[in-house]
Amino acid sequence: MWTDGGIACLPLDSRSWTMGVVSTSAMLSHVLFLLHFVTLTLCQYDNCKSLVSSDDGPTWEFYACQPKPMAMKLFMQIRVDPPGITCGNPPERFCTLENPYMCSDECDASNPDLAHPPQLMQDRERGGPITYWQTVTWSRFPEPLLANISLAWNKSLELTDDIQVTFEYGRPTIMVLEKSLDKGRTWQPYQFYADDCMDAFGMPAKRVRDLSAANVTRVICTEQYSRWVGSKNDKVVRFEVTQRFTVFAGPNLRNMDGLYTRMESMKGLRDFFTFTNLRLRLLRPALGGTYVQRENLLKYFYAISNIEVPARCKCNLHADQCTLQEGSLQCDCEHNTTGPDCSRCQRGFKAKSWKPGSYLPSPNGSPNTCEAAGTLGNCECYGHSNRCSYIDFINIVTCVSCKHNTRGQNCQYCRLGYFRNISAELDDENVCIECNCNQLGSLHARCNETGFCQCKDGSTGPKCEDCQPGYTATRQGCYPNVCDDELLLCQNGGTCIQNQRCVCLPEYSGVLCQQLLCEGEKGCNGASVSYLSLAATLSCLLASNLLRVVNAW
Ligand SMILES: *[C@@H]1O[C@H](CO)[C@@H](O)[C@H](O)[C@H]1NC(C)=O
Ligand SMILES: *[C@@H]1O[C@H](CO)[C@@H](O)[C@H](O)[C@H]1NC(C)=O
Ligand SMILES: *[C@@H]1O[C@H](CO)[C@@H](O)[C@H](O)[C@H]1NC(C)=O
Ligand SMILES: *[C@@H]1O[C@H](CO)[C@@H](O)[C@H](O)[C@H]1NC(C)=O
Ligand SMILES: *[C@@H]1O[C@H](CO)[C@@H](O)[C@H](O)[C@H]1NC(C)=O
Ligand SMILES: *[C@@H]1O[C@H](CO)[C@@H](O)[C@H](O)[C@H]1NC(C)=O
Ligand SMILES: [Ca+2]
Repeated sequence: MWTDGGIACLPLDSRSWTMGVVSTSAMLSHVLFLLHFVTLTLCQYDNCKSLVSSDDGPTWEFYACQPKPMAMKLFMQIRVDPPGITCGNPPERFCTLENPYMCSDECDASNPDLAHPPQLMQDRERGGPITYWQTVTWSRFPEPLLANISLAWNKSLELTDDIQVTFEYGRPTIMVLEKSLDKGRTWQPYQFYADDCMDAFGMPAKRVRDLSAANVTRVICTEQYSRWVGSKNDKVVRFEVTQRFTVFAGPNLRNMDGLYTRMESMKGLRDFFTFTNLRLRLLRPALGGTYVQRENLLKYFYAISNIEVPARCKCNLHADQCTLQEGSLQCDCEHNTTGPDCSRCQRGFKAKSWKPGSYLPSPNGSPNTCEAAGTLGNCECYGHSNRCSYIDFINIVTCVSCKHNTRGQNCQYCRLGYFRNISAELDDENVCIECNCNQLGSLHARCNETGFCQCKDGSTGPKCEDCQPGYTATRQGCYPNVCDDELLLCQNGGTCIQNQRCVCLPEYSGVLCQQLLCEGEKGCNGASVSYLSLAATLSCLLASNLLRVVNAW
């Protein structure tokens, strides 16, 4: 769709940028605007490297780079829910809001001329008849007519222009656009659309043009695309990307450097335009500007002819091409990076830890290439350090400030208190796992290669978090039981408290209350408290078989 060199970056097929049916003049101005936009913005960062001459002959120079925008509708997987929402099975008659009494149109899934399957939202019409997906009619009113359209790419993408959804017979009065950044595991709202935002979502109505630099990534509800204007007058619902760009790039996106600078410095700005999946939740169809008319429900349904998603592959500024491989888009990574999004360094190029390329400094940015192990004085740090240092007196080069809990000359070992995850590569950020040894139960913070800690007497478990049988957990660790319910019973009516001491009846003493208070003897006489101090207990101790227990104290 795009060419390189000369008048670079002009779209050959400008139709991919225009959607729905627009008048010739509107289309022309749209195309002119886009050409302007395209020449200004899209030639930047479109090459990862070029051959330049130097004193030593031609050498490569490397730049931050990104793939060109594409019509991502051509690569998306569409799914519509609930099952049976697509019209035509069984065949059904319908009419339109503008022709409500001519209910002679028919949707029939078994007849190719009368079928309206989901793929008609992404086909190239090439000036032929408009083709569209259509739902069943709202014959179940007042049950809501709900439909979800999920769009999946299995690839991180970055929006470069407005998402445009074209509704053939009127735009929904309530809908939500949602996105996922993690291939559909979690979702977040992207924009709310309603003819009455307060009523539908409890949100004040906003317009993107009211947003400023401080709140451009705010999720808003807009009424701009949901009010009835006649189904022919305006068919498109937009998610405004260009207008958000102009907040930083100025009118007509004349100052793209302003935008790119913000992309680097403003937290969350790049992520705001990034997604792997989109979902349209259609919550109420077009009503023709009035209330639902129960006597004619055949004119209420959804019909979408096109979903335009202009975006580029997210390649972290490490690729200028993105191609279909085994059914999914993937970046053709340069700068010795790899992965679908070029988000890792290639094997053997991990002297420094991976970084995305940067738009700055203008105009070529910084490639932040991955360095071959060996280029920094033969020092491989497995991506855990960006710095090496030469230690003069022992004549070695060593990595400095190893991250990710690693240590060693090449950051090849785990720090004290961590152990190696054997299923992870040495360059994995999570290669070192915390030992997590129980402070009370273990001798030290170290653990063996499988994460087992070394336990003090009486403790057990992988992290020494439990007490062995015959021991009881106290605030100081595991202590041998003084008394229990089986072998070390408190005697003469004494009660065992937490296995650590017997509380004796007034006339008894001893560790197990085994001893009648020794009458007349000094030290025992006045002991009428429920238990005795350790010293008193010891002075009265006779039973030699209890010495074992006492020693343990
Ligand atoms: C649409 O998706 C949302 C979120 O998963 C779900 O709660 C809702 O039931 C779906 N609606 C339909 C009609 O399938
Ligand atoms: C964004 O900020 C501007 C002023 O900085 C304010 O007028 C506008 O209402 C805010 N928009 C939203 C959606 O909060
Ligand atoms: C990547 O590695 C190759 C050697 O395999 C080298 O020729 C090339 O210059 C490197 N590219 C970058 C951007 O460092
Ligand atoms: C998604 O892409 C990854 C590689 O990027 C691939 O391994 C995987 O099979 C793809 N999944 C689907 C469902 O296409
Ligand atoms: C060990 O590494 C593998 C591979 O990276 C990872 O899937 C696993 O979760 C890691 N295990 C732990 C306990 O972190
Ligand atoms: C680590 O310690 C546990 C428990 O003592 C033992 O079973 C295991 O074999 C040890 N693993 C290694 C690799 O030494
Ligand atoms: Ca179509």
